[in-house]
Amino acid sequence: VSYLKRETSPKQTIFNKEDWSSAYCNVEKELDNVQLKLVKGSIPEQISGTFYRNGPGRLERGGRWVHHPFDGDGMIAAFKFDNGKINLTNRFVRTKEWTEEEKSQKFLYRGVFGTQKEGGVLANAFDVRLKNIANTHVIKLGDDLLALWEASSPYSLNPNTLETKGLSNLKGVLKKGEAFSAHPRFDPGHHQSQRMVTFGVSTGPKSTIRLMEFSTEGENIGSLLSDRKDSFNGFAFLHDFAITPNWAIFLQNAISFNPLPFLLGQKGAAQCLASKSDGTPKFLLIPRDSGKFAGQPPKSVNAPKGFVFHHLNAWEDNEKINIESIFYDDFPSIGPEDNFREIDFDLLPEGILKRSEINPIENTFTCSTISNQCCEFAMVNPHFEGLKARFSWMATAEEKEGNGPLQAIKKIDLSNNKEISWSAAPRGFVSEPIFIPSQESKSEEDNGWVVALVWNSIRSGTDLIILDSKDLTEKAILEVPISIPHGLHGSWVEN
Ligand code: 3ON
Ligand code: FE
Repeated sequence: VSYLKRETSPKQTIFNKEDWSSAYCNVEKELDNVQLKLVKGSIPEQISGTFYRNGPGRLERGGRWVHHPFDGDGMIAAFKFDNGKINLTNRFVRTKEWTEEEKSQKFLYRGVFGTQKEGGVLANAFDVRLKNIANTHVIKLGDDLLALWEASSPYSLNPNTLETKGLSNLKGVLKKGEAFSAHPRFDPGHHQSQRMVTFGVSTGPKSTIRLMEFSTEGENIGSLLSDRKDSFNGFAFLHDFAITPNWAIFLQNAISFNPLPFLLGQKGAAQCLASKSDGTPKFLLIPRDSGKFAGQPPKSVNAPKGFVFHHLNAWEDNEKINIESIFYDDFPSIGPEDNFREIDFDLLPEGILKRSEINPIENTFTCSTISNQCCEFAMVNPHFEGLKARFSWMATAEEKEGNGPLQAIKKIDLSNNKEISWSAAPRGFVSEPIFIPSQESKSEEDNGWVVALVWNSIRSGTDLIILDSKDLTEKAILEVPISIPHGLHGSWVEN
C-alpha cells in the first residue's frame, strides 16, 4: 500500500491539481525546537546534524497573491537530528523588505518574477529596485548560516536560533549589494583541503563572472582563497554551475533580456527573459585557481540547445569534461496573465537529465539523455562532487514521460542508467531530496539516507521522510508541525 494513497476517487491515479496547489499557503508560525511526531518507522540514531531548508514562506498578503512562488519571502526550516529525535526551528529571514511588508501588511516591493506592488502599472513603473527575498538556498559557512538569493548579497543568520544577523559581505569580500549565486558547490578535497566554490554574475550587454573559492575548514574557515573575474559578450542568466578539480563549468543559455516592460511597470525583471531560438548556447569553462590550468583564460565551447537551471555534477576524463544537466526545451516562465496555482503542466516543458561530454581542445561536444522522466533537484554523494559519481538522487514526476509535479524520489545508477523510485503519489508532492552521508559513504557511495519534505495533501500539511539511500525503503515518516509550501534548496550540516 503506497503512502498517501487516494481512498475516494480511484480515477485520479496520478494527481489532482487542487492537491498540488494546496501546498501554496503562508507559513503561519515560527517555532523553536519543536519535536516532530513520528508516524511510521524509526529515526536512525546514527544521523546527527541539521537539515536546513529554504523556500518561499509568504505567498499572500492582504488577500493578494504573489505572481510566482519564487517571489515568496525566504523562510528557513532547521531540522535537528539528535539521537533518534528531530526538532524543528523555523524563521523567516528578516530582510529589510520582509520587515517593512510585515508591518504594513501589503506588498511594498516588486518581485523579480512578476509580483507587483499595489497601485497598478503607474506605481510600479521606473521602480527598478530588486527585492532580495533570500529564498533560494541555505548553507553554512563558518559561524554563519547564509540565506542565498542570486541577484544580491546573502543574509547571515545564527545557525542555531535562525536569528537574522543582517546582510553579509563575507568578511569584506562582496561590495554593497553585489550578486552572489545561490548555488555554491562544495569541493570535498580535490586539492587536499575542502572548499566552497561559488560565483557572482553582473549582467548586461557584457557580463562578468566572479569565481570565488572559500575555505571551509581549519583556522581560516570562511576566508577567501581565490578570486578571479572573466568577462564575455552577451547577457547571461547563470543560476547554477558545476565544478571538477580543474574547472568551473557554466552553461550560458541562449537567452535575451528586454528590460523595457520591467521599466514600464508591466512585467517583473525575470519575465523579461526569453529564449533566443537562433542563439547558440555556450559552455564556459573557467580554470580554477586551485587547479592545473590556474591563471589561463576561459574556454568557450558550443552547448546543446535548451534551457538549463540546474546541473547534477561534472567530472574530468583525461582532457574531456562531462557535465550532467537538467534541460528544458524553453525558458519556463509564468506570463503576466497566468495564475501559478492553475498552470497546465502539459503546456510547460519538463526537465530532462542529459550528459554532455565536452572536448575543450577540439571545441566540440556530444550529448546523450540519461532518462526521459521529468526531474529536478538532482544530487550526488557530496564526497563525490566534481568526480565521476556512480549514483544520483533526484525528485521526479510520477509518470515516466511528460511534465507533471514532483511526486517521487528516484535513484539512478549512472553506470547503467538503472533506476529505482519511491513515490508519494497520488496525494503527496516531494521537494528536493538531500543525501545524508553515513560513516561508510566515502568508500560505499550509496551508503546513507535521503531526506525530503513531502506535501501531504490528505492532511494539508508537510511530512518529513527518511529513506535508505541504497534501496529507497522508508525508514521514517514524521509530521512537521507547520505547513511549508513547495520549496527550493537545502543542505545537510553534520554535527
Ligand atoms: O539581470 C538580472 C540577472 C538576474 C540574476 C535579471 C534577473 C533580475 C532576472 C536576475 C535574477 C534572477 C533570480 C533572482 C533568480 C531566482 C531564481 C529562483 C528563486 C529559483 C529558480 C528555481 C529553478 C527551478 C528549475 C525550480 C524548480 C522547482 C520545481 C520544479 C518545484 O516547485
Ligand atoms: Fe536552484
